[in-house]
Amino acid sequence: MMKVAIVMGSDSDLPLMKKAFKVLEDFQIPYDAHIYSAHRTPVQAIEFASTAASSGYGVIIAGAGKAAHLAGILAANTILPVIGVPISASLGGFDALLSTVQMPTGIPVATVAVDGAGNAALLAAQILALGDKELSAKLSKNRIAMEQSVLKKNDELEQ
Ligand code: RP5
Repeated sequence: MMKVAIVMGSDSDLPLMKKAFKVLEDFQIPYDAHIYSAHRTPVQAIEFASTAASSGYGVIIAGAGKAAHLAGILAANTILPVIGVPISASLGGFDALLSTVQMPTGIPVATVAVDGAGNAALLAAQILALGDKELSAKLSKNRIAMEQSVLKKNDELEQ
């Protein structure tokens, strides 16, 4: 199976990005994590993105806060799908949301909700599942479990 790369702009993003680690571990998807900043280590960020496909990655998740240019600079240097996680380091994350989502024509970043690291991992799993029937079955099973959990709560409330 192809790996997922989780890249974050600062070690201060790590507690939030660990939500993605957990989801990928639950689905037994191989991943590794890196700290590269679009501003503090731009050369290394670009080098990482440029070699990501040949290094065996299938999807990149990029989390950053404030002027969150990380997902964009990675997307500009690879044709792998890049999922951006805007992080609420300031202004409730609205700054990072706009910096991540408002990409120019031709260089898309699939942006999840502010602090949505768990959903970013689920989306990465869904992308990899396009070529992996076993993973696809696990995701379908997870959806059914979610449905059952909500219906159980509904039953309890209605009683
Ligand atoms: C961004 O600025 C990082 O992604 C982080 O969310 C935010 C603050 O970084 P630190 O000042 O905590 O390193 O580059």
